[in-house]
Parts: sequence; C-alpha cells; structure tokens
Amino acid sequence: MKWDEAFLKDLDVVDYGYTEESVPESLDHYNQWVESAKHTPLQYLEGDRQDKRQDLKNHWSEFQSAVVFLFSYHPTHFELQELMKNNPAWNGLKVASYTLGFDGGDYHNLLRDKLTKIGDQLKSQYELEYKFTLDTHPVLERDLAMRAGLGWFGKNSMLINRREGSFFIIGSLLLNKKLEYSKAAVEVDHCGQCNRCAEACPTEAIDPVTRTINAKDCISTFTIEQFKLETTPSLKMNLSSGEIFGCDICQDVCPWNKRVDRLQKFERIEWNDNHKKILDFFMLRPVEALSSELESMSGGEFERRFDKTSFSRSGKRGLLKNIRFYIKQKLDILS
Ligand code: B12
Ligand code: SF4
Ligand code: SF4
Repeated sequence: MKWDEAFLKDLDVVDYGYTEESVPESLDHYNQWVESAKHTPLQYLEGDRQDKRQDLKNHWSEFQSAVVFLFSYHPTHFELQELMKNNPAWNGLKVASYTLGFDGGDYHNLLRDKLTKIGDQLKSQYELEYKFTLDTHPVLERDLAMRAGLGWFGKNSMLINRREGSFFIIGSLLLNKKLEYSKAAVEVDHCGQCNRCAEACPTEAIDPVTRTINAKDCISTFTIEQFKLETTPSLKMNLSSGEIFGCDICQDVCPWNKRVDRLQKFERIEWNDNHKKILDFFMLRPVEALSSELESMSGGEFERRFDKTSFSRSGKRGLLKNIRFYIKQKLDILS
C-alpha cells in the first residue's frame, strides 16, 4: 500500500508504522507492575481494563492490524523552554509542554479528528472498518508503537524514536483487515549506559532496571490525576521544582530529545489566543495573584475558561491543590 505523505504531513504526523501483532511484547512487565501495586492510585490500569490490555482482540474482536502514528509537540516544547529562559515575567511555575502543543487545545479532541480523517481515507480505499485508540482506550500504546517499529522503551518508560525523541503523542487506527505493508523491524535499545532520566527525576520515581515508574511518586500523577493532597514521603521531600500540571523533567534531560533540539531547526511559534490564555494565567504573573484568582473563581467559571484545553482534566480543584502545595513547599524551604 502507498501513503499520501503530504496528507499525513498536513495532519502533523511525524512518523508512522504498521503491525499485525495483537499481543503486547511487554505484557509480563505490565502485569508485574500492576501486581506489585506500582500503578496505584491509577485504578483504571487494573481489573477489567487490565484484561483488555492483554490482547487487542479483547478490546476489539475484529482486530487484524494497526497503523500507529506519532504526533509531535516538540516545537512547542522548544518554544516553552525559550520562554522560561528569556521571559523575565516567568513566575517559576511549569506546565507540561503537551498542554501547549496542538494549538493549546486538548489533544484528545484534535487528534481524534485527525485520526478519523486518516481512517476514513483508508476505509474508502480498502473497504475496511477501523477503530481509533488514543490515550484513554485500554491499549498499551507504547508497546503497540514499539511493535510497529517506531521506537524503544527508554529507562524513563517513554517510547523514544531515533529521529523524533519522545515529545510526541501516540495515536493508532486498529483495522479489521491486513494491509499489504512490510512489517516493521522492532527498534533496539539506544539508552546504553545513560541513566540521566533516573538521576534527574526529583522524586526518584523511575526504576531504570524494569524501565517503569512508581506512579504514586510521579509528579505527573500527583499534579494531573490526583485531586486530594495525598503526598508520598518522596513527593513531600522533593517536589519544589515548580510543576503544577504534568512533568517533563525525565524527557528534558534525555540526550535523544536534546539531539532533536540541536538538529531540527524549529520555526519560532507565535503564541495564539489559546496559548496566551494558558501562559498568562499560569506562568506569566506572580504566583500569589494566580492563587488568589483561582481561590475566588467558581468551578464552573474555570471550566468555561479552560474548556477544550488539557487543564479541564484536573479542573480548578486539582490545580488549586497543586499551587497550594507549591507555595507551602517554598515557604518550608525558606523557613
Ligand atoms: C497511565 C499513564 C500515565 C501514568 C503512568 C505512566 C507510566 N509510565 O505508565 C502517569 C500519570 C504517571 C503518566 C504520565 C505521563 N504520561 Co502517560 N499515559 C498513561 C497511559 C494511559 C497508560 C500507560 C501504561 O499502560 N502504563 C503501564 C506501564 C507498565 O507501562 P510503561 O510504564 O510504559 O512500562 C513498559 C516498559 O516498562 C516496558 N518495558 C520495560 N522493560 C522492557 C524491556 C523490554 C525488552 C520490553 C519489550 C519492554 C520493556 O514494559 C512496560 C509495559 O508496556 C498511556 C496511554 C495508553 N493507553 O497507553 C499514556 C502515555 C504513556 N502517556 C504519555 C505521556 C505524554 C505522559 C507524560 C509525558 C505527560 C506529562 N508531561 O506529564 C508523563 C510521562 C511520565 C513517564 N515517565 O512515564 C504518552 C507517552 C508518549 C511516549 N512518547 O511514550 C502516552 C502513550 C499517551 C499517548 N497516547 O501518547 N501517564
Ligand atoms: S514525569 Fe517527572 S516525576 Fe515522573 S518519572 Fe519523569 S521526572 Fe520523575
Ligand atoms: S535519559 Fe538516557 S537512560 Fe533515560 S531514556 Fe533518555 S537515553 Fe534512556
């Protein structure tokens, strides 16, 4: 089969691959991870949804093959780093760079539309049915991308692509037909002796031997998935680096991402209204002003303002918890 490369490029696809394997290669790693409770508090990774993850056919019985796509947000990551280096109004708080990728919208909506466009084209060309999978479906997506030859599991557990690094979102189309497409060779490990991600993680959440993380110590879990102030000793001791939504630290230090910074000449991004709304609110004014505005804002008002952005996931409640925690940690350090 032949892809229309220009069509995919227009949809911001930076790489793609194909596989017919329905069973994840790293299933044992996943099952052991859940059995040893390293996934807590993320209950959606156990029970029924764990069973579905064992085989794509448990999720969709008609599965025959999958095309996996990488949608990069590295240019936005680069621009955000520049802002933190050069903008004197920056207040020291950090949001994960994927929140500003995809025009500052919630990638779930945007990429669903892009995957549907590609799926519809395949459907009319090959008379097949498809289902898309994007983050929330019970699919081990990194493993699926690995099976499609798109990268290897870094010690930080990210899927890393030799050309694109790891600042991308994985989205896939599951198909009920096999396509005439050469099967991918699985990428080999390129971490070697490097251990920078595990050394840089402030909360020591990374286990570089099993290439998994301890979810409850991970800043990303704490700032995106938890609404209550339940901290582990490691978070309490070590989280003061400014993350209030997600965390990019173990990717920032990765030489494979630094290589992308060096080699791909990104055009500077002009922030749009969506970006400005996020940056002005969270990062470009004094922390106290942000905190008091959030305190006085109703949940509904926050929803209206940040509807269709990634921040609607944690809502006002989650963000306020994160900012209060940050302020308290700073005060503790000063006292
Ligand atoms: C739950 C989840 C989280 C949890 C847990 C993360 C985790 N590491 O599992 C939390 C909330 C912490 C999280 C955080 C983030 N997430 Co998240 N998350 C998911 C989700 C929904 C499921 C992940 C999962 O199944 N984990 C299970 C564990 C066991 O898998 P794993 O950690 O990848 O471990 C594998 C390796 O260890 C591997 N392995 C280890 N050794 C070996 C050896 C060999 C030989 C082999 C073959 C395999 C192998 O086997 C394990 C099982 O597959 C996926 C979407 C999806 N449906 O898949 C997105 C996803 C993984 N997240 C993503 C992103 C972008 C993030 C963040 C960067 C967001 C942010 N900036 O804050 C951080 C990164 C944190 C990190 N270092 O992982 C992207 C990752 C893209 C990429 N390049 O890899 C995904 C794929 C979403 C998407 N559609 O793009 N996430
Ligand atoms: S996302 Fe942050 S807290 Fe989580 S493993 Fe990576 S560096 Fe550690
Ligand atoms: S920082 Fe080093 S060890 Fe960690 S994922 Fe990147 S290359 Fe691998």
